[in-house]
Amino acid sequence: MVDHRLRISPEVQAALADGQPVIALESTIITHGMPWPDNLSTALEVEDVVRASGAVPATIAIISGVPHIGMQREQLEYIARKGTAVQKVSRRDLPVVMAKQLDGATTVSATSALAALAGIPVFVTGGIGGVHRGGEVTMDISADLTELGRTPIAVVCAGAKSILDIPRTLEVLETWGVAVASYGTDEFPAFFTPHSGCRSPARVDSPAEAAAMLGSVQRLGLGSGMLVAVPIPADQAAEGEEVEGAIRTALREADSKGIRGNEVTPFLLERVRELTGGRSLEANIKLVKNNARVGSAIAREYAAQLR
Ligand code: PSU
Ligand code: MN
Repeated sequence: MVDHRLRISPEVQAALADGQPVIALESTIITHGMPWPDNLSTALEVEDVVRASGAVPATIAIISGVPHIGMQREQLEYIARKGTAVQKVSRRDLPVVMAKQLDGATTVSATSALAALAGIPVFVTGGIGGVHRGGEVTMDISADLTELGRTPIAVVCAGAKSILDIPRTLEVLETWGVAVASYGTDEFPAFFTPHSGCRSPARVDSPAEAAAMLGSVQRLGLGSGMLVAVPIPADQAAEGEEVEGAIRTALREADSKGIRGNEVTPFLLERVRELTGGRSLEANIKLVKNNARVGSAIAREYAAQLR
């Protein structure tokens, strides 16, 4: 039984018991997605945005083998400082870090699994993992995709970065039965840009519409989840386009250096940040906050539906 080992913070516990909206947040974005000290300030600011939007933040990470749902400031600072020295934890790694009593930063897959166990139906992040380019040969397909296929949760993100093969990512999401809706657009967004060239499988135009979809996901009891893809705000998208060149360079470097496995995504994120002189980081921070606002509105609507 994993359940009794979850440490749910008093604030999150009270909100869940009272039917208040709660937003799950991941921790790999803190340790492997952004450098110190921007990672800590962003984590705290995103929690503030969630609170200002009328929901309770529940950042999820593993401290000394114990999954924490809702973290204290000191705990956030601890993992943010440790950065990539904290183990990146996808579903596969959960039993390992728990049994060995290690610290772990949860990816979208592990965060979704833990959030669902805690009874949190909405999760906000920046971007999800997907099928890597060349994935048809390497079979490097993020556990985020299969997790969404078997966990009844709504993940709110800005789509998938073009470090990935976006058409194949959408194919795998379909295979796993994941409902994918883009927010206010017919095109699936590609993180730094609203444009992936891929038509979105579905579209929602309001938090209420997304919440209705989440209601169907939960009531049907299929056990699978959904993805709400929110395009990057227009005033950020221009600098988003210049990131594409950096992505191409980073992909070539990853290939020639033979970077493999769960090191691929952190390597690409870090190189793109360096190559854009930090501009990708700035866009990244703004887009996560925007997702936090949209996700909180969806969680509020969903909580209201249940009342
Ligand atoms: N994409 C981003 N930022 C991130 C990640 C992905 O734009 O921080 C992180 C998330 O934690 C995601 C993980 O779940 O990387 C996916 O890693 P992999 O490709 O190894 O499955
Ligand atoms: Mn991978």
